[in-house]
Order: sequence, then structure tokens, then C-alpha cells
Amino acid sequence: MNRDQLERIARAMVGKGKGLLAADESTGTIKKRFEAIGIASTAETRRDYREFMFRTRPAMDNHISGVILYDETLRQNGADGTPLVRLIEATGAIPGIKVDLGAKPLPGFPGETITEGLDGLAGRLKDYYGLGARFAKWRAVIDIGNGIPTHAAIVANAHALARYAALCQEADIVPIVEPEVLMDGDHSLRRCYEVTEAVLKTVFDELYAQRVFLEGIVLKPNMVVPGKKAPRQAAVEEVAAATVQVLKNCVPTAVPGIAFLSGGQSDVEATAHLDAINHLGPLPWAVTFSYGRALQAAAQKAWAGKPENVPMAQAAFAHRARMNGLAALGEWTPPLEAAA
Ligand code: 5MM
Repeated sequence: MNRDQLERIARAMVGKGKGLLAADESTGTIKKRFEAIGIASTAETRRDYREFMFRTRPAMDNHISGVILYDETLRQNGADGTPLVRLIEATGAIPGIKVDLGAKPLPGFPGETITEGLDGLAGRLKDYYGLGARFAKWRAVIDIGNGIPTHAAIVANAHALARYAALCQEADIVPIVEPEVLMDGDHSLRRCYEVTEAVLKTVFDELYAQRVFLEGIVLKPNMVVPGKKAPRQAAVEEVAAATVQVLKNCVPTAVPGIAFLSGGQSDVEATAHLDAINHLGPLPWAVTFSYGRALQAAAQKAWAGKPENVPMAQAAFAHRARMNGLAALGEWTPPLEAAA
């Protein structure tokens, strides 16, 4: 394990005013996203879509520190034959790879899942390093509902995250540790806080037990928000305060950075929350974004699968990248959205 390299890459992933583009939708997920804009999901349309994002400059250079890819994309060439990984590297961003094989039903625990993918992972990581990946991602999914999450599901998922992280570091790949507490349902902000706290504490216990080098990871958590169907939604400042409090209670300062998922928040909400969190500093870690939907939704809509729409779609992507880059610095303001 090369600790210096791991720490250097982890720090670069959360570098000042930059964040991660989560473009690692599995084939099933991207199909759903494409259906919503009325286009077929083929290897070629997936390639065209991702290629125009990676070619969006200077937004990629200025605001994106790394890109999380799906296996297919890591191996794909652009329309002119240039490997997509090289396009990403040319912007100064670091290529990364999603290595989990998805959340599957947890036997004996109805409504709960366990993320799979540990079998053979050491070999896959070696191949991914050879293909240019310098960080990886594994997402555990914790749902809030009647009687869930159970302690058993939290422990099983945290243990898998820690085993994955240890395997990544052995391969000189920085693990993004992503325990996502979903914002589906009607639970309160308080309930999200309690579950997030239990999950993060268990995750760090397991990382410690598996001897994971904390300086060489990036944490990708949810923010503390009420469920989407909760009767009372929270103010931006409430979300920021609760999120910072739970992180301060659970995340060791050895961790260089925290890069949030957007989890179904609207584009502007995700930006406003990140900005408000960064107003509560100084924080002991760099705090930025690792957004999928909140960075891509506007660009997907503008593109709609039509080559003539690419410049408009690139402008939409560049705008969200810039807004979130500013939020990572605590320098975003609502009027900047209108100035788009
Ligand atoms: C981009 O979506 C990622 C992959 O999802 P699937 O494995 O379900 O296809 C997802 O893990 C994503 O990286 C995170 O949830 C963050 O994305 P959001 O949209 O929540 O910011």
C-alpha cells in the first residue's frame, strides 16, 4: 500500500472549489434516465452522452476533481477513438470506478438490502488500476421505514464497506465510502439524523477494525434531510446545521474530505445545502459534492439525445458544475442561479 499516493489522491479529489461528477449509473439506471428524456439506451448513446460532459471545458478543468465511471465507460472510446479516460485526464480530473455490484435483498430482513461485490474484487481492482482508475466507489443503501433500518443491516453494510475499502487501499486505489441513508418516505429530519448517526458510527468502527488508512479515503454521505413525503420540510440552515453536527460527532478529522451525494434533492437545493454547510466552517475536513442527478439532470433534459442540442446541454452542465464549485467554497448566492 502506497500511503503517500493514497493521501495525495484523496486530497486532490476534494481540492479547493472542486468536486466529483458521479457518472457511474449502471446500465439499468441510465436506461431509466434516458427513458425520461425519450431516448434509447445503447452503448453508443451512453457514450455520446458521457463524452459531451467530459468534453465540457473549461468547466471540467475548473470545477471537477474526478469522475466516477461505470465499467463500460472506463473501457469506452470517444467518437474519434480517444479513450474516454484520456479525455477526463486531459481536463486534470481523476478517473474513478464504481466497483460494487449493487444493493440486493438482505435475506431474513424484508425491505433491507446488502451491497454485493466483494468476491473477486482484488483482481478487478488490479485491472481497473491498469485501465487508469485511481479511486473507487461502493454504495451501501439504508432505507428508513417501519421497523427499519435494523442493527443487523447497518452492521452488514458497514462491514462490507470496510472490507471494500481495505481491498482498494491494498491496490493503491482510494475508496469512496458511500453509506447512503435514503430520503424516500415521510420521516422527520430528526429521524434522518438518528439513522445517519448510527450508520456513520458503525461505518467508522468497521473501518477501524479493518485497519483502513483514514487519510486515504473520501466519505460520501447523505445530508440530514427529512423524507421527501414528510409533512414538514426543513429550511436550508436547519439541514446544514444538522448535517454538520452529525458529521462532527462521527467523522474523524484524519479523513481528508467529505463529498456529499445529492440523493434526489433538486439541483438548487443540493447546491444551497452544500453552500450553507460550508458557511458553518471552519470544518475539519474539505466538504464538497459528488453529485449524480444534481449535476446531470439539467444537461440530460437539454440534450434529449439530439446532437444539435449538445452545446446547450454542455452549458447546462457547466452551469451546475460552476454553481457547485462555488458552493464548495461557500461562495454561492441565489442570484447567481438567475444569472445563468
Ligand atoms: C450516478 O448514480 C450512482 C449509481 O447508481 P446505480 O448503481 O443505482 O446505477 C449512485 O451511486 C450515485 O453515485 C450516488 O447515489 C450519488 O448520486 P446522486 O444522484 O444521489 O447525487
